[in-house]
Amino acid sequence: MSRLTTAATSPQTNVALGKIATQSPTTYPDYPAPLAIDGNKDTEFSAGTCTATVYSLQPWWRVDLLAQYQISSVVITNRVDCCPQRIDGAEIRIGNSLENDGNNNPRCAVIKYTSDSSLYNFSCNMIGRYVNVIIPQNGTTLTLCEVEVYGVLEVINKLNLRVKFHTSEDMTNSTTSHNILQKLLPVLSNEMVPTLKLYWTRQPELEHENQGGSSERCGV
Ligand SMILES: [Ca+2]
Repeated sequence: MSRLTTAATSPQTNVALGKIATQSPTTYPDYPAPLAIDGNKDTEFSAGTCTATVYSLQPWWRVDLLAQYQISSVVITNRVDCCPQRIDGAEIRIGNSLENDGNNNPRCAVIKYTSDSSLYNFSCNMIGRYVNVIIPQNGTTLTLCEVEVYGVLEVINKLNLRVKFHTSEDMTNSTTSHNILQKLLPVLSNEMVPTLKLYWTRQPELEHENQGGSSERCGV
């Protein structure tokens, strides 16, 4: 038997950048959800970097981080050129469920509007793949100029696996054993663990089995 190790690391950074954002279906096509994760925190709506739903029932916005993160904080940049008070009462929700479009996930914070700043910074210390912003009141508009999510990938830093398989290839050859790991990657990776690294911690060894008097070669 040989062991291989999985490992994944992630720096403390705005993990929302480059991810997938969506929002209430009742929205303006010119102000789609990705504008809140485009890295531009301009608070002037005319700059074209803020989202907007139409006046609707409980409008919401969501980012899919594509993996589970330990989320330390969420920073909201509000629009200031008009009606910034609309943000009042908006809830930040974090979790792994898409029930009710993710809006039923545990709540991190409720935004209380202030005229002092366009930035709202909340410590969350929660684990989840989805971050939602929803205004639970009926009949309002949700506009977000930027949503920053800070956290680290929730991973098992190292996992030792023992693998055994039948093969006619020479597993003592380093190129061959490397190629075997590359074949295992798509099997072990999934959308929850998208950044997976595999490497041997011991060189593969051969094992012989006797079945009905015949000898079978196994690469392990
Ligand atoms: Ca933006």
